[in-house]
Amino acid sequence: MTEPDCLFCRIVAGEIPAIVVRETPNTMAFRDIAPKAPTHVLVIPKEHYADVASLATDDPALAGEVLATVADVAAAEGILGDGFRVIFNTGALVGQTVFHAHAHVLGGVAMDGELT
Ligand code: D5M
Repeated sequence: MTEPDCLFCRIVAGEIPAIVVRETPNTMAFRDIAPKAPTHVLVIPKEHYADVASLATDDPALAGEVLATVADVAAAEGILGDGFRVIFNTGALVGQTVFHAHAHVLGGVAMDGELT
């Protein structure tokens, strides 16, 4: 299922350019357009789900594939050993702006344990 007006569905369709770093049959990883860390990659399911909660509820196997791609991206980016952060903003209240489920994979710099 795709949403014609969804930015990330349009990236999956090749209608909007992105720097794709990894692709599997059901997932895609591309660099964030406004990176917040030396490594800042977004990992998405190709199928449209508004957020990670609906993804995990409706297709837990696909949610697992997204996490497997997160780990593969971290390894490929060389941040698996030093550590990295994974964020799924879920809902406008906490800053979700693109309503297609996505994991932010952030690394390459020291971060403290504060979550905000
Ligand atoms: O994160 C949405 C993220 O999507 C935000 O960090 C910017 C990024 N973004 C927006 N447009 C693009 C394009 N065209 N390519 C790559 N990255 C993009 P959220 O968690 O919803 O706030």
